Amino acid sequence: MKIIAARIIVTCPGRNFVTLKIETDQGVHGIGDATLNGRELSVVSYLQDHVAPCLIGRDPRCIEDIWQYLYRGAYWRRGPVTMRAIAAVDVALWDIKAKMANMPLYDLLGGRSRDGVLVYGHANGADLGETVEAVGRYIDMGYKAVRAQSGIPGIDLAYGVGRGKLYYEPADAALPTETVWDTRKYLNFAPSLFERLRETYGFGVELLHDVHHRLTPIEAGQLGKAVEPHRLFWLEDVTPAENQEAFRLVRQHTTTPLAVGEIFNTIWDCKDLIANQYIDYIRTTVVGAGGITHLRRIADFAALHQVRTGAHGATDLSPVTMGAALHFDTWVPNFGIQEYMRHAEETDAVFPHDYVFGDGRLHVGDTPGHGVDIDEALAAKYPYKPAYLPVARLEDGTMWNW
Ligand code: KDG
Ligand code: MG
Repeated sequence: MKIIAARIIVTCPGRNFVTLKIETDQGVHGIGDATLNGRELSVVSYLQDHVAPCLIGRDPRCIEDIWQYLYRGAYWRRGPVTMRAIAAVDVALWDIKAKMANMPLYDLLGGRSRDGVLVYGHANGADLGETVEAVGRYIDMGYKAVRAQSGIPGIDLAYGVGRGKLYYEPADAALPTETVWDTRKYLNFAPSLFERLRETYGFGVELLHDVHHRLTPIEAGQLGKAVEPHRLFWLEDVTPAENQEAFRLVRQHTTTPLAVGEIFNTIWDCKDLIANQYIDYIRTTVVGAGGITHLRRIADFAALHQVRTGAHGATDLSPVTMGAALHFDTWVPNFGIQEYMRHAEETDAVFPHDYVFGDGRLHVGDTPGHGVDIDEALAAKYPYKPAYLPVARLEDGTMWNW
């Protein structure tokens, strides 16, 4: 069996996506997601110019060997561009293998460990009252877990606050939008949001919150301690994690569970966080960390330390990643939760898929493979549109972490 073509499809049905389609001499094809929000075309070039030519003629069944060939063989290891390109190849090859085996991917990985995948939705509002109402709407839709992000008094354009949609789409402009951040205003406000949410909805719903890398470790410790009475499912990305040791300080000060990892590329980004049990949930996902092949190594290592999965699932992860992630989540023994930001209708039309939402969970279908395809004719109607993530500065103009 041989790979005869590897094509890259760029489309913007509501937002940009980069998709790799691998075709074989046996008529079976597989698809993988390679979208890197705001830097899409660098992955297109990496795949088109440097990976696709090396795939032609290879046996698509040799997933492990191809993974090692692309990782070790490139000499330049790791990084978001390289690892997203490897992820796209890897997910497409797992799709092909599962189709050849006539099995849904979760079956090939080891079989079903659960009936459905617990997901959390994104509730947000311009102020505390709107956010509380938005959480109520998610509960009414059947969600058992909801992430709450709110506009903050005195801060324009707070992270995570959308414009009246079911989801927040941050890559919003042809050049990065400048936002202004103030830690004091945020810390003065954030605990009151969760106090009000618990007063309104009680403790029967899981509440999550994303700090989006804005705090220092000691500030993160203060926030974690302040929200302890409200028993959050997790606080996410409380501080940047390039220095994994930074989380030791956070951990020493709070029992609020911690999640991190949506921007990690490999196990090396989280090895110490996991081994020292500084975190409770690891958020790497198939597209971010080299596909199924590498993510399962991270998950297995995490399981040894009682760290559970909580994969990133924002709208910039295409339905292809969502499909693959849900198969992974259906199998992985140390599953925690899956983020689920609904895609726009145009996106769902370009990527037909068989996963469905019901009773707070996503359920994969039994279609062989990962259950997601691409309608190329429809995709061609949505040309690429440059779109950047915002940046953040402090009030005095200092660049900060967005
Ligand atoms: O591309 C960046 C988004 O995926 C990110 O800002 C969303 O933090 C995010 C989340 O938790 O979904
Ligand atoms: Mg996040």
